[in-house]
Amino acid sequence: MADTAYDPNNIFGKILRGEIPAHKVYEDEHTLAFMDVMPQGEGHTLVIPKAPSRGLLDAQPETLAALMRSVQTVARAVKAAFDADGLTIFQFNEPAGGQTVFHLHMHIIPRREGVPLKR
Ligand code: DGP
Repeated sequence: MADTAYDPNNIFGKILRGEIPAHKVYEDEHTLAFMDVMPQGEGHTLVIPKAPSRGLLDAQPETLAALMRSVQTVARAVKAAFDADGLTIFQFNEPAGGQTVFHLHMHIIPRREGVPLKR
């Protein structure tokens, strides 16, 4: 379907190419992590693959493996850095699923007991 093709001009593609700035917190050969500009909580971090995947459904298995390894690495660091009690980790697919940026990304939000997300 044409509307589910990967478009390299999405905002995270531009961050990967260095065309727009981001507060980067982790990078390796296959992934990049940076702070979310519209945080739903203190420490809200995004982890993306460098491979051009629109969402979970079109991603290659090796892309998902590298992404989840980095999610675990970043989640451990974020939990420690923000002295969190827990973490909320999630991912959206397509507009109907809540996706607004069409480059695969995982949200990581440190959580404190009794503190709700912002939206
Ligand atoms: P979603 O596609 O709904 O999973 O969320 C996209 C997230 O990306 C949302 O939490 C806000 C964030 N975001 C949007 N534009 C930018 C940007 O230019 N820079 C950064 N760092 N985050 C962005």
